[in-house]
Amino acid sequence: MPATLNISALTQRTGVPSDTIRKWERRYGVLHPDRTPGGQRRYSELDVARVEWLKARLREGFRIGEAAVLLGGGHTVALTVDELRDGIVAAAAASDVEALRDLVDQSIALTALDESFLRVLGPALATIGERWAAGALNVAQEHLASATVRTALQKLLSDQRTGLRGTAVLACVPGERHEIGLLMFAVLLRSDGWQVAYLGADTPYADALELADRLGASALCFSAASRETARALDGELLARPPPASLTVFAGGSGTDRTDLRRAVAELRRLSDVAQS
Ligand code: B12
Repeated sequence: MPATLNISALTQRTGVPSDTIRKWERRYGVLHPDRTPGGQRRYSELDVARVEWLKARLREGFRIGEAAVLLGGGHTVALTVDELRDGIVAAAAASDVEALRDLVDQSIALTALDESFLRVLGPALATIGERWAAGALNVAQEHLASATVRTALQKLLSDQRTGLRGTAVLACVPGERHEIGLLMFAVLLRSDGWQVAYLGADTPYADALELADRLGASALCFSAASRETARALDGELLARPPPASLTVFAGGSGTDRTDLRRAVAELRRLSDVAQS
């Protein structure tokens, strides 16, 4: 992007006084203007978008230092949920590690968790999967995007500790490696007051059942991304039925249960009944 705006033009476009712009630049490194041969600053449209983005965060109550960290140093600025989603897909296509991380973090920090999962991260991954299947993205780009999302979700999961509603054990059915939907479910359950034991990919049913028993869990939830892996669980459940004290179900695109919010509400009702 050509840098043609001087500092007063940037002030005029954004309404932010030039002293403030210089301070943000110096202290937080949020703008990197070009210099004319005479040493005068020249800003680009990207700088305008970055200042607008920072202003929006300050209106939401962020401090400038926090907002600057969240903005990161990428070459794109996403102002809406749609721009965040498209930005993540574009960053994967450009193999832009830093932009991917910044946009995923921004999506989680700036929107409600379920909104971020259902309107940004999930749809972005689905589009990335379609582009991979069509040969437009390679495996490394798809892995980069899914690993970035997975890392951000795992961080969220390790942040909160509660257990008011009881313990839920979460695992992928045997053979299943798609775990991001389950991680989202884990984060939402945690923020709804559950203690979550997250086991992740490809877990034998009998082992998950044994752990649930040991932890005194009241729910054991599996994820299955395909009909085949979901069917394997049905067989196991028939062969080894869970105790009546344990609610067991499977969700994910290989099953009829894909709605995360509804499943959280379902478990909440169960715990309310158990505690009443
Ligand atoms: C990332 C990814 C991977 C990663 C997974 C990394 C990880 N650690 O999770 C890796 C690289 C391992 C992978 C492997 C494979 N993948 Co893949 N993968 C994807 C991709 C791009 C994104 C999946 C994802 O995370 N989506 C986002 C989440 C949020 O969506 P979701 O899983 O549908 O979950 C939602 C709901 O179902 C629900 N949910 C999920 N689990 C649960 C559980 C409960 C209890 C509840 C209530 C709800 C719930 O919550 C979510 C919110 O909406 C998809 C593309 C796509 N369309 O999804 C392909 C995709 C799923 N993969 C596909 C394929 C073919 C494969 C492989 C067979 C490829 C191969 N040849 O090796 C292997 C299979 C591995 C295995 N044994 O499981 C196909 C599946 C085709 C089909 N219909 O079966 C897809 C659709 C790509 C495509 N367009 O072809 N993959």
